[in-house]
Amino acid sequence: MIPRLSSRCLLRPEDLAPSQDDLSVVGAFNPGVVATAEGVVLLIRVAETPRQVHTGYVGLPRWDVVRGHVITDWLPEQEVVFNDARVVKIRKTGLLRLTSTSHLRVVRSPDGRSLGAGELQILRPSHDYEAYGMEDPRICLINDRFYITYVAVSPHGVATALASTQDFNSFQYHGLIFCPENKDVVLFPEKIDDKYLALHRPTAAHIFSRPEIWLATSPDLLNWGGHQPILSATAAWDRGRIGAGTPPIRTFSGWLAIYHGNDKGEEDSGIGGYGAGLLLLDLDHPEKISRAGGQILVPEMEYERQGLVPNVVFPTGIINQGETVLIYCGAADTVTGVVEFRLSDLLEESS
Ligand code: BMA
Repeated sequence: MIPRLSSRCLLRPEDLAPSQDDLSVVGAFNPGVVATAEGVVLLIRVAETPRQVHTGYVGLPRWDVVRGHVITDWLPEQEVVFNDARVVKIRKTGLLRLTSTSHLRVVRSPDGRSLGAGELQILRPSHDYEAYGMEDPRICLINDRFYITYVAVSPHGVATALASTQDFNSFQYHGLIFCPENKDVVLFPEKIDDKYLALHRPTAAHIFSRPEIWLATSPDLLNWGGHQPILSATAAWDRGRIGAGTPPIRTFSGWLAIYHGNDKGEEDSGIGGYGAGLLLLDLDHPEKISRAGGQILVPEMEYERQGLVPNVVFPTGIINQGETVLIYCGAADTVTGVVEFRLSDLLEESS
């Protein structure tokens, strides 16, 4: 395994105030991250649960997207099946509900390794397709504008939406760009062959394939086509699931893309462990994998192994510092960690 130069827990749920008095923050994780002229901006997924407890009932939060606040549906416990810490299944309908709901929050950092002070801008679900929450944002700077792809969860399914901003104070919403079920969408920072590019992760109800990462192209960032699979999970560590993690960054060896994998096998119970792997994609033909570097992160720090969902390292942001890169990961679906690698180690190790 490539040595980590450093690992640090950057943000915990207790660092953030809840968005409402009747909610508790239970997760501050899976952040989109970008370096700006004013320092590093992290767009954090903030997960909240109802503070109240009603014995014999389970509280399932959702957003009233018109009024912009969270309401909780209380269901008798016997009407639901407890799947895992993240979801329950409603017996009558067979449909899933989340046990927490997420919004996005701007957190600033002067150097990417410590937190800064200042007003924290909140992005609350405000569209039907976000009624169960906004999750796992990724940020990509394209032509002087920051584009944010995020997972939009609702009774319509799990889809990916696009928003953009110039200053992380005001945001423009561009709607859904990948319909259910598709998540883990990351944009490339440059056009190639006059087309924008994205990695995405379609999930089918009928299992004909192993988990796969796909590439798509677009003339305008809104309409996507030219879909093709580029990576199929084959290793023990990623056989359960794979998905793009951090937006690809240009290096002399190719597009460096860090992705996540889950090791849950067909026969395993529980959620399985999540780790990170490394891909180098050809600079001019990113549908071609130049080098598959294998796994680079396993949950090893205490905060990666213990939390709401134990044993999860989920990479979502990257900053290239020249000699080293900082990789930002959600850890155990609870906190945000940052891991530093020497760039040359990542590029050489994958050869
Ligand atoms: C994935 C996503 C992430 C989450 C991870 C571990 O499928 O839902 O948001 O961090 O599982 O629970």
